Amino acid sequence: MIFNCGKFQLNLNRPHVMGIVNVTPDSFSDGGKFAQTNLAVEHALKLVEEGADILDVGGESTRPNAVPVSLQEELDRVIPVIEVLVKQINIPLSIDTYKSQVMQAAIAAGASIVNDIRALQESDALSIVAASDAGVCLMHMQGTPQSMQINPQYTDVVSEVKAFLQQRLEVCEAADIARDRILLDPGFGFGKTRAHNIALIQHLASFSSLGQPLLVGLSRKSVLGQVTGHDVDARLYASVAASVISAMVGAKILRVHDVKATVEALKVVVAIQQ
Ligand code: YH5
Repeated sequence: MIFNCGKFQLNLNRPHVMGIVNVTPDSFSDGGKFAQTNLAVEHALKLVEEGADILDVGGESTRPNAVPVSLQEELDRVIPVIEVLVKQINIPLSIDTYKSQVMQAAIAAGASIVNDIRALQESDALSIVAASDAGVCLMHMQGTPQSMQINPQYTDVVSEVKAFLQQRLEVCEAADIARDRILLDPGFGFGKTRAHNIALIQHLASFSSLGQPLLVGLSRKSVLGQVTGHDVDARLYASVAASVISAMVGAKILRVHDVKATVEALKVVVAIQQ
């Protein structure tokens, strides 16, 4: 399975690791914009050394109840980081945003993938990606980051998430975004209860019927806290387990905070899948 994104062509015959690079003041102490950029770049380079295949740069927290940031603030956070990283590394950079102006600026700065929790539903997002050669990750979310965890409801979470992704895939195809540029993601934690997330993991293998590579983001998420009883800073083992389980049932890209541990665990998966 080949994934085309910008100048990169990823062979997804083995699971790939997408390392998370947050450029937000709550993850990087507030010593001004220059310091924030440097800390994010430093962290990104560490993830590359640890074996990341892709880096996902995000400037707005989309955790439940997170405060939205302005367009200008998001641009000021992520664009300098992308500009520095494209010159220093040779793996695809992904921009984690739903704002079309951020997508456009990030692609211009050298980002190869648009990772969109809104699946290109915001105005202009579809045409901006279509006019580029970037890859895209279409994710499912019920509601908005501000409201999504209040009372998530589904009749059948698996078929509803699948139908949404199928529909967004068709919209992308109609807009001339080739299938080999598209990743799909069930969106763990985005408008889902513990039971919804567990059901999606149980049926993850069935998402392969959509015919696209699957990206899974479970790293440190609440469902792992609910299962283990641990706070977000003590979810490493559960996160690694989640990546291993996901890869075993067909996930091609694992979006994670803990790259070194995940890369090593996935070597065992690869050895078994041979
Ligand atoms: C994702 O799944 N997630 S941002 C809450 C946490 C820990 C982590 C309570 N962007 C995804 O990582 N993009 C995010 O602890 C994403 N798939 C894709 N494609 C949320 C996040 C997180 C939230």
